[in-house]
Amino acid sequence: MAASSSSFRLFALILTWLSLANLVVSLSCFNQSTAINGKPFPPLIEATTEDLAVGLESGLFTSVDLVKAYTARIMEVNSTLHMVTELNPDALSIAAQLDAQRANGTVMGPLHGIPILIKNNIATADKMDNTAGSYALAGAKVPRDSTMAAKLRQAGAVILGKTNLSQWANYRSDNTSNGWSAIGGQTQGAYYPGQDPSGSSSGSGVSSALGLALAALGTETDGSILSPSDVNNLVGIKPTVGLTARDLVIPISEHQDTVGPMARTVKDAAYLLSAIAGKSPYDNYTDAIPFDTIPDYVAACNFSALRGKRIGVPRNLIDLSYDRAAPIVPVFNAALDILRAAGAIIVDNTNFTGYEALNEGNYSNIVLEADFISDLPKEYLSQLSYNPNNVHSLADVRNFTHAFPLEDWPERDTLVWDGALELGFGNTSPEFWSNYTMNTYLAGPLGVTGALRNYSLDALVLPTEFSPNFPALIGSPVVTVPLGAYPPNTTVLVNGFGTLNATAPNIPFGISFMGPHFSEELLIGLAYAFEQRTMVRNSIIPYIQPTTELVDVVNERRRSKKV
Ligand SMILES: *[C@@H]1O[C@H](CO)[C@@H](O)[C@H](O)[C@H]1NC(C)=O
Ligand SMILES: *[C@@H]1O[C@H](CO)[C@@H](O)[C@H](O)[C@H]1NC(C)=O
Ligand SMILES: *[C@@H]1O[C@H](CO)[C@@H](O)[C@H](O)[C@H]1NC(C)=O
Ligand SMILES: *[C@@H]1O[C@H](CO)[C@@H](O)[C@H](O)[C@H]1NC(C)=O
Ligand SMILES: *[C@@H]1O[C@H](CO)[C@@H](O)[C@H](O)[C@H]1NC(C)=O
Ligand SMILES: *[C@@H]1O[C@H](CO)[C@@H](O)[C@H](O)[C@H]1NC(C)=O
Ligand SMILES: *[C@@H]1O[C@H](CO)[C@@H](O)[C@H](O)[C@H]1NC(C)=O
Ligand SMILES: *[C@@H]1O[C@H](CO)[C@@H](O)[C@H](O)[C@H]1NC(C)=O
Ligand SMILES: *[C@@H]1O[C@H](CO)[C@@H](O)[C@H](O)[C@H]1NC(C)=O
Ligand SMILES: *[C@@H]1O[C@H](CO)[C@@H](O)[C@H](O)[C@H]1NC(C)=O
Ligand SMILES: *[C@@H]1O[C@H](CO)[C@@H](O)[C@H](O)[C@H]1NC(C)=O
Ligand SMILES: CC(=O)N[C@H]1CO[C@H](CO)[C@@H](O)[C@@H]1O
Repeated sequence: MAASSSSFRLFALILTWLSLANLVVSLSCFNQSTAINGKPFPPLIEATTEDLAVGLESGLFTSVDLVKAYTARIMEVNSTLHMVTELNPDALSIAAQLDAQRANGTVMGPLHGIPILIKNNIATADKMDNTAGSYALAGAKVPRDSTMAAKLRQAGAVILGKTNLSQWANYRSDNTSNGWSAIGGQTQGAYYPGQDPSGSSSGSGVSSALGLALAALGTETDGSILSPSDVNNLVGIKPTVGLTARDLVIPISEHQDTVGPMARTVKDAAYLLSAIAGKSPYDNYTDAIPFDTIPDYVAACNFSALRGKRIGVPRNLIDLSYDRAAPIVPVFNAALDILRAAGAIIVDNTNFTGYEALNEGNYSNIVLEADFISDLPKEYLSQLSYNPNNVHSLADVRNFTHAFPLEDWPERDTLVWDGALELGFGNTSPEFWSNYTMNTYLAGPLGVTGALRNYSLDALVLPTEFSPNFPALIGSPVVTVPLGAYPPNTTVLVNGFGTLNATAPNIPFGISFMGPHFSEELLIGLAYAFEQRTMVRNSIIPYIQPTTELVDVVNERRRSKKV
């Protein structure tokens, strides 16, 4: 509490500074058609936490205006992109209450009154469903908010709705498409028609990219925050497993699951991480947090953060035979020069020696299968206060899926579950532990932690295309930042399922910063210093965008008041 009040004072100072700065730069900053009486409104596709906080504090717009504007934007593009499955029917009344509190002098923090979307596997004890996109969980109820939802509310955020995802966070079938769920339909990306949005936090990625909320929460087991952030032109923070609590988040693996922000800027992601990080009595992995006070992730956004840092490149993970790699590698190599110019010492070829053994072994699959068999019933299904389809185990969920036509089986199979059920053991058996030990040895001492130590590095960088797997297996953090986009002459290639454009011109890609467990403060600094020198995001333009802006909502309110 002490820490949040001191960081709030800092925030208030920043606000004062921003208000002054705004007066000076407003004329050049925003399109004048988006102003009322000369006061500029931030365009919602680029509005930051600080822009919105300034506007709310000055009375230029309200939280109710923000909810209305974002809702209208969602409705404009949802029938094409299917990125939001459900809006919070209470969002307007929650926003009105937060506006009243602000008018009364109570501001809970920098996110007070600001709409955030969350992935449809993070439970809220309200009118919204939490289904992982499956009809097996439609109508199911939880006894309380997940820690993630509770922390967002404590920070004053408005939970605006739930985002579509690859069903079951992409843990059902290898023969399906990213961003598809039975309940949410097929999410598509906004940077090319029919774009594969990647996954599994597909809807969170597309929504955040288009300014359909300030930002969104995603979840990751192996790539599910990083990869959709990569192709949707976003900053994604995949926190250390245990920094953010996972209770009442539909699990895959207690050893790998984590919840993190997907935002348009590093600083917005840092604001959101500050709101959700911390110990929870409901998730004992958070007991591993090594600090008494969570670091100030916003203050970590320092332009000079790269100076003097030793950064390694595990070059052997960049698989040049992979057709998607070719356009990325030269842009990545040029980024290394930007890091050098910012004062970093680049150490190339800090290879991960466990790479081949990890690829050849099946340890990673066995760990996930055994975790899922154990964790789905224990951490989620048994916690439900209402379970309308009586699903208590993976076998029940599988049977439901086979029997319910909208689940699109057998067109989309359940082979991932079939494998888990055939395994015959959960995550307390000796076979589990021997696989887990091999997995974490190859990805840790022969991977991330080994390279950091052997080459005396502060951090590692890779194209985000290749970054998720090693950190996923040991639960270490990664931050991705926009790096570039596929060039205009890119040949359009469809996804494995044959329904989406997986590679195409203008599809974005990112660069990842990786470090030791609980090094988010460091990684955020490095990512910010890179972002501020490059500002790549602004140069990549979606082919489809909603047009409703705050000014429209505020004008409408002023007109209706006059009547
Ligand atoms: C301002 O926005 C309007 C409406 O979107 C657009 O038609 C106009 O070209 C913009 N003007 C500038 C200077 O960007
Ligand atoms: C999004 O689109 C789908 C499919 O058209 C629709 O069923 C759903 O209700 C929409 N979501 C919202 C929040 O309107
Ligand atoms: C405003 O503050 C007063 C005094 O602290 C309190 O009694 C009242 O309930 C508050 N109203 C709102 C809408 O927060
Ligand atoms: C994929 O791109 C091709 C070529 O631009 C286009 O014709 C096709 O409609 C796109 N696919 C989808 C699903 O939109
Ligand atoms: C951690 O919590 C889980 C329930 O989520 C429980 O099964 C487990 O025993 C706990 N572990 C420790 C070390 O307390
Ligand atoms: C920013 O980073 C530089 C280089 O590490 C450091 O000297 C400076 O004190 C930092 N600034 C703040 C405000 O922390
Ligand atoms: C690291 O990997 C790269 C790419 O596979 C290779 O060219 C290089 O020789 C390797 N370096 C070391 C020191 O193993
Ligand atoms: C699943 O369905 C099969 C075949 O209909 C049946 O034999 C089995 O008992 C069912 N399992 C569960 C857990 O309901
Ligand atoms: C994957 O699904 C597609 C579409 O249903 C189907 O045509 C194809 O045969 C499937 N492939 C495999 C390997 O099952
Ligand atoms: C991994 O699990 C398999 C069972 O699928 C078992 O045979 C093997 O001994 C376990 N341990 C290792 C290190 O492979
Ligand atoms: C696209 O253009 C670049 C630069 O001109 C060239 O190196 C590359 O081979 C071209 N790619 C394709 C697929 O034509
Ligand atoms: C609840 C919901 O949004 N359902 C829709 C999801 O998307 C599919 C396919 O577009 C629609 O058929 C559903 O009605």
